[in-house]
Amino acid sequence: MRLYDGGRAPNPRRVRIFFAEKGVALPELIPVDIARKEHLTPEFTRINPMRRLPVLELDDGTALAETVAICRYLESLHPQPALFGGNAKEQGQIEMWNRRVELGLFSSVMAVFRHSHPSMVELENQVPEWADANREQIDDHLMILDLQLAGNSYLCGESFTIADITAGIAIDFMKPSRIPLPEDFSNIRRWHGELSARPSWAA
Ligand SMILES: N[C@@H](CCC(=O)N[C@@H](CS)C(=O)NCC(=O)O)C(=O)O
Repeated sequence: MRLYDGGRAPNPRRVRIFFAEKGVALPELIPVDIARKEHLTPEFTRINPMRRLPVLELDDGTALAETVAICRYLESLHPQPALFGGNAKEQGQIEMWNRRVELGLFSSVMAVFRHSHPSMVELENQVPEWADANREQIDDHLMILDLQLAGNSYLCGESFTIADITAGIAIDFMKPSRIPLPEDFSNIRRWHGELSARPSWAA
Protein backbone atom coordinates (compact mmCIF):
# COMPACT_ATOMS: atom_id res chain seq x y z
CA MET A 1 0.00 0.00 0.00
CA ARG A 2 1.06 3.59 -0.63
CA LEU A 3 -0.49 6.80 0.63
CA TYR A 4 -0.33 9.85 -1.61
CA ASP A 5 -0.07 12.48 1.07
CA GLY A 6 -0.58 16.22 1.19
CA GLY A 7 1.39 17.28 4.29
CA ARG A 8 -0.53 19.73 6.52
CA ALA A 9 -3.61 19.81 4.28
CA PRO A 10 -6.66 18.78 6.33
CA ASN A 11 -7.94 15.69 4.47
CA PRO A 12 -4.58 13.88 4.33
CA ARG A 13 -4.23 14.67 8.03
CA ARG A 14 -7.60 13.08 8.80
CA VAL A 15 -6.37 9.86 7.22
CA ARG A 16 -3.00 9.90 9.02
CA ILE A 17 -4.79 10.48 12.35
CA PHE A 18 -7.15 7.59 11.56
CA PHE A 19 -4.17 5.26 10.97
CA ALA A 20 -2.62 6.40 14.25
CA GLU A 21 -5.85 5.89 16.21
CA LYS A 22 -6.08 2.37 14.77
CA GLY A 23 -2.52 1.69 15.88
CA VAL A 24 -1.64 0.79 12.29
CA ALA A 25 1.70 1.93 10.87
CA LEU A 26 1.39 4.32 7.95
CA PRO A 27 2.11 2.75 4.57
CA GLU A 28 4.82 4.19 2.33
CA LEU A 29 4.08 7.92 2.01
CA ILE A 30 4.33 9.59 -1.38
CA PRO A 31 4.46 13.33 -0.70
CA VAL A 32 2.50 15.40 -3.20
CA ASP A 33 3.11 19.14 -2.99
CA ILE A 34 -0.21 20.93 -3.53
CA ALA A 35 1.42 24.37 -3.61
CA ARG A 36 3.61 23.20 -6.48
CA LYS A 37 0.53 21.73 -8.18
CA GLU A 38 1.98 18.24 -8.20
CA HIS A 39 -1.59 16.89 -7.89
CA LEU A 40 -2.53 18.49 -11.21
CA THR A 41 -0.01 16.59 -13.33
CA PRO A 42 -1.24 14.07 -15.93
CA GLU A 43 0.46 11.28 -13.90
CA PHE A 44 -1.46 12.09 -10.73
CA THR A 45 -4.69 12.67 -12.67
CA ARG A 46 -4.46 9.08 -13.87
CA ILE A 47 -4.33 7.95 -10.22
CA ASN A 48 -7.15 10.23 -9.06
CA PRO A 49 -9.14 12.01 -11.75
CA MET A 50 -10.55 14.30 -9.01
CA ARG A 51 -6.99 15.63 -8.60
CA ARG A 52 -7.30 15.77 -4.82
CA LEU A 53 -5.49 14.24 -1.86
CA PRO A 54 -5.26 11.87 -0.07
CA VAL A 55 -5.21 8.70 -2.19
CA LEU A 56 -4.52 5.22 -0.84
CA GLU A 57 -3.10 2.96 -3.53
CA LEU A 58 -3.57 -0.74 -2.79
CA ASP A 59 -1.07 -3.43 -3.74
CA ASP A 60 -3.23 -4.46 -6.73
CA GLY A 61 -3.12 -0.89 -8.05
CA THR A 62 -6.63 0.10 -6.91
CA ALA A 63 -6.68 3.79 -6.01
CA LEU A 64 -8.97 4.70 -3.12
CA ALA A 65 -9.63 8.41 -2.84
CA GLU A 66 -12.09 10.27 -0.60
CA THR A 67 -11.04 10.49 3.01
CA VAL A 68 -14.02 8.64 4.48
CA ALA A 69 -13.73 5.85 1.90
CA ILE A 70 -10.09 5.33 2.88
CA CYS A 71 -11.00 5.33 6.57
CA ARG A 72 -13.82 2.84 6.00
CA TYR A 73 -11.43 0.54 4.14
CA LEU A 74 -9.04 0.66 7.08
CA GLU A 75 -11.87 0.09 9.59
CA SER A 76 -12.85 -3.01 7.64
CA LEU A 77 -9.30 -4.37 7.75
CA HIS A 78 -8.80 -3.39 11.40
CA PRO A 79 -12.19 -3.31 13.16
CA GLN A 80 -10.81 -2.33 16.58
CA PRO A 81 -11.02 0.27 17.95
CA ALA A 82 -14.30 0.82 16.11
CA LEU A 83 -14.10 4.40 14.91
CA PHE A 84 -17.30 4.07 12.84
CA GLY A 85 -19.19 2.51 15.75
CA GLY A 86 -20.01 -0.97 16.99
CA ASN A 87 -23.75 -1.63 17.04
CA ALA A 88 -26.36 -0.27 14.61
CA LYS A 89 -27.29 2.69 16.80
CA GLU A 90 -23.69 3.79 17.22
CA GLN A 91 -23.03 3.45 13.50
CA GLY A 92 -26.10 5.57 12.71
CA GLN A 93 -25.13 8.28 15.19
CA ILE A 94 -21.53 8.42 14.01
CA GLU A 95 -22.59 8.60 10.35
CA MET A 96 -25.02 11.38 11.25
CA TRP A 97 -22.44 13.48 13.09
CA ASN A 98 -19.64 12.89 10.62
CA ARG A 99 -21.92 13.94 7.78
CA ARG A 100 -23.31 16.94 9.67
CA VAL A 101 -19.79 18.16 10.34
CA GLU A 102 -18.51 17.48 6.81
CA LEU A 103 -21.45 19.29 5.21
CA GLY A 104 -21.47 22.02 7.85
CA LEU A 105 -18.44 23.29 9.74
CA PHE A 106 -15.77 21.46 7.71
CA SER A 107 -17.23 22.58 4.40
CA SER A 108 -17.61 26.22 5.53
CA VAL A 109 -14.06 26.42 6.89
CA MET A 110 -12.70 24.94 3.65
CA ALA A 111 -14.73 27.42 1.59
CA VAL A 112 -13.36 30.36 3.60
CA PHE A 113 -9.81 29.09 3.08
CA ARG A 114 -10.19 28.26 -0.61
CA HIS A 115 -11.90 31.55 -1.45
CA SER A 116 -9.83 33.95 0.68
CA HIS A 117 -6.37 32.56 1.36
CA PRO A 118 -3.55 33.90 -0.82
CA SER A 119 -2.04 30.40 -1.17
CA MET A 120 -5.19 29.29 -3.05
CA VAL A 121 -5.17 32.03 -5.69
CA GLU A 122 -3.84 29.73 -8.38
CA LEU A 123 -5.86 26.68 -7.33
CA GLU A 124 -9.32 28.21 -6.90
CA ASN A 125 -11.40 30.66 -8.86
CA GLN A 126 -11.75 32.77 -5.74
CA VAL A 127 -15.08 34.44 -5.02
CA PRO A 128 -14.56 36.66 -1.94
CA GLU A 129 -18.32 36.94 -1.38
CA TRP A 130 -18.51 33.13 -1.07
CA ALA A 131 -15.77 33.25 1.59
CA ASP A 132 -17.76 35.92 3.45
CA ALA A 133 -21.03 34.00 3.18
CA ASN A 134 -19.36 30.90 4.64
CA ARG A 135 -17.60 32.88 7.36
CA GLU A 136 -21.01 34.10 8.50
CA GLN A 137 -22.20 30.49 8.89
CA ILE A 138 -19.36 29.38 11.16
CA ASP A 139 -20.81 30.45 14.51
CA ASP A 140 -24.05 28.56 13.79
CA HIS A 141 -22.07 25.39 13.03
CA LEU A 142 -19.97 25.90 16.17
CA MET A 143 -23.06 26.34 18.32
CA ILE A 144 -24.40 22.95 17.22
CA LEU A 145 -21.07 21.31 18.10
CA ASP A 146 -20.85 23.09 21.43
CA LEU A 147 -24.37 22.00 22.42
CA GLN A 148 -23.61 18.38 21.52
CA LEU A 149 -20.34 18.46 23.47
CA ALA A 150 -22.02 19.98 26.55
CA GLY A 151 -23.36 16.57 27.56
CA ASN A 152 -20.83 14.26 25.90
CA SER A 153 -17.12 13.63 26.22
CA TYR A 154 -16.92 13.20 22.45
CA LEU A 155 -19.29 14.08 19.63
CA CYS A 156 -21.06 10.71 19.74
CA GLY A 157 -20.89 9.99 23.44
CA GLU A 158 -18.10 8.52 25.51
CA SER A 159 -15.98 7.09 22.66
CA PHE A 160 -13.68 8.87 20.23
CA THR A 161 -14.84 8.34 16.61
CA ILE A 162 -14.23 9.48 13.04
CA ALA A 163 -16.69 12.33 13.69
CA ASP A 164 -14.24 13.76 16.25
CA ILE A 165 -11.45 13.58 13.70
CA THR A 166 -13.51 15.44 11.10
CA ALA A 167 -14.68 18.10 13.55
CA GLY A 168 -11.30 18.48 15.28
CA ILE A 169 -9.51 18.97 11.98
CA ALA A 170 -12.10 21.56 10.96
CA ILE A 171 -11.37 23.47 14.19
CA ASP A 172 -7.60 23.18 13.61
CA PHE A 173 -8.02 24.50 10.09
CA MET A 174 -9.85 27.62 11.32
CA LYS A 175 -6.44 29.06 12.24
CA PRO A 176 -4.87 29.13 8.75
CA SER A 177 -8.31 30.18 7.46
CA ARG A 178 -8.07 33.20 9.81
CA ILE A 179 -11.32 32.40 11.62
CA PRO A 180 -11.20 33.03 15.38
CA LEU A 181 -12.79 30.52 17.79
CA PRO A 182 -14.99 32.60 20.12
CA GLU A 183 -14.12 32.27 23.83
CA ASP A 184 -17.65 31.32 24.87
CA PHE A 185 -17.63 27.93 23.12
CA SER A 186 -16.22 26.36 26.27
CA ASN A 187 -17.31 22.79 25.47
CA ILE A 188 -15.54 22.92 22.12
CA ARG A 189 -12.44 24.33 23.82
CA ARG A 190 -12.40 21.53 26.43
CA TRP A 191 -12.91 18.79 23.82
CA HIS A 192 -10.49 20.27 21.29
CA GLY A 193 -7.81 20.58 23.99
CA GLU A 194 -8.25 16.88 24.76
CA LEU A 195 -8.06 15.90 21.08
CA SER A 196 -4.91 17.97 20.59
CA ALA A 197 -3.26 16.09 23.48
CA ARG A 198 -3.85 12.68 21.84
CA PRO A 199 -0.66 11.22 20.36
CA SER A 200 -2.48 10.71 17.01
CA TRP A 201 -3.00 14.45 16.70
CA ALA A 202 0.69 14.98 15.92
CA ALA A 203 0.13 13.16 12.62
N1 LIG B 1 -13.68 14.92 -0.89
C1 LIG B 1 -12.25 14.76 -0.79
C2 LIG B 1 -11.63 16.16 -0.73
C3 LIG B 1 -10.12 16.10 -0.84
C4 LIG B 1 -9.51 17.49 -0.91
O1 LIG B 1 -10.17 18.50 -1.18
N2 LIG B 1 -8.19 17.52 -0.65
C5 LIG B 1 -7.48 18.77 -0.70
C6 LIG B 1 -6.41 18.77 0.38
S1 LIG B 1 -7.21 18.85 1.99
C7 LIG B 1 -6.79 18.90 -2.05
O2 LIG B 1 -6.33 17.92 -2.60
N3 LIG B 1 -6.69 20.14 -2.58
C8 LIG B 1 -6.06 20.40 -3.82
C9 LIG B 1 -6.73 21.49 -4.59
O3 LIG B 1 -7.64 22.11 -4.07
O4 LIG B 1 -6.34 21.73 -5.74
C10 LIG B 1 -11.89 13.92 0.44
O5 LIG B 1 -12.74 13.79 1.31
O6 LIG B 1 -10.80 13.37 0.51
